[in-house]
Amino acid sequence: MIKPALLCVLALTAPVLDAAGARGGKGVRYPAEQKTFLAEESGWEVIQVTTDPADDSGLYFTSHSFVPEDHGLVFTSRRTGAWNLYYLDLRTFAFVQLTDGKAIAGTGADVCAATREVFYRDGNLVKAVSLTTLKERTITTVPEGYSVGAAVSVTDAGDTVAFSISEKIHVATKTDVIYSDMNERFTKRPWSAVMIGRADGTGWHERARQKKWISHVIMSPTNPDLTLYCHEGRWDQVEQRMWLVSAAGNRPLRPEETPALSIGHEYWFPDGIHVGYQATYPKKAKMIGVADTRDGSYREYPTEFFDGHTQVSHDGRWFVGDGKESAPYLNLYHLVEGKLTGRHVFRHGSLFSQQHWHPHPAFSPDDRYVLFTSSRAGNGDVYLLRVKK
Ligand SMILES: [Ca+2]
Repeated sequence: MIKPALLCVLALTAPVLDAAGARGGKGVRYPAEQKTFLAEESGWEVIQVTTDPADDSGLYFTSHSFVPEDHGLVFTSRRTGAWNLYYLDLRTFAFVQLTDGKAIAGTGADVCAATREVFYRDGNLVKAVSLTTLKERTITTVPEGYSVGAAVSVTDAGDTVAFSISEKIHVATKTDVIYSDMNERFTKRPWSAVMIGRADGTGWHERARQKKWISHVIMSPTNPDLTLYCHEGRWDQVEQRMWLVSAAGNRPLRPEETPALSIGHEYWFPDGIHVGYQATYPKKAKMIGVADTRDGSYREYPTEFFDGHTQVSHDGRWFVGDGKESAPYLNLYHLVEGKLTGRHVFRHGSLFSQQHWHPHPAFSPDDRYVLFTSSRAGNGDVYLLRVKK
């Protein structure tokens, strides 16, 4: 009995190289490859977690990536030729390959720390892989004729999972350019719905079915009966971006008085009550908004910088933004007595021309690090910025 176990350990000590030089495979262990340097703007430590020449990326900015009790971090990489999921030990920076698929939506995965699982889409299957046993199981299938928008989303308890589906329609305007087909898809109003069900694979059903492009479905972290979704499209064309749906029905969140108001990139606060978002009136400063899902009230704070995405700290008082391609900075904002003040803390230097290069920043569960992606080294990599507030 001892001998096979030893063999197993030996086999997992280094990346497997096959005859063609292609690497990888489920369960393969990779040595640490991180590099550390200091951010000129703040003097803070920057850890480049991945240094492989292939694209590596953190998960979407609304997804959970960390398993704090196990010092674990999930990321995605196409170092094997296809996007797959990897689990890194933050004490050693060594990591293990969790999946070996060919059609995995890597950045659209979501981690449940409570159940030690990652939920993700692999082709038309929504699956979960165990971070402890690496066993995979199928949760549900994507209905035929539909595609999935944005990420899969799971509650903190790991009991309920949701994602958006949208009718596959012919679009003539799709090119390699990001968002190229957005106007056409918005105008054609594909049938869409929120798919929601239990993580054990039971109870799957549609909610909010509409002939309107729906995307960006995010489960309340704490309430399995409350899901945030969006009417997708150019933010200044969409009449009402943010919606909440429960078994009782739909309601708009932060009603838009004019479609010209741009709202987007919304996210739950960890309390499962508040929702943060980006908002801009035409020719006005960008704002970070915070809506209360209990009574629909909201407050919006002008920011001195433009951010593609923002995320909130776990205490709700700090926000991090990822700037834009012409000002590619991580911006740190502090909310004090109703006023938001911000500063550049690191020039991440990423291009925004590919989804998997968007920095998509997010705080670590202890708020001591900001996780983000950057193409600054010539390809996508996962980074951590050590925050000294
Ligand atoms: Ca890389």
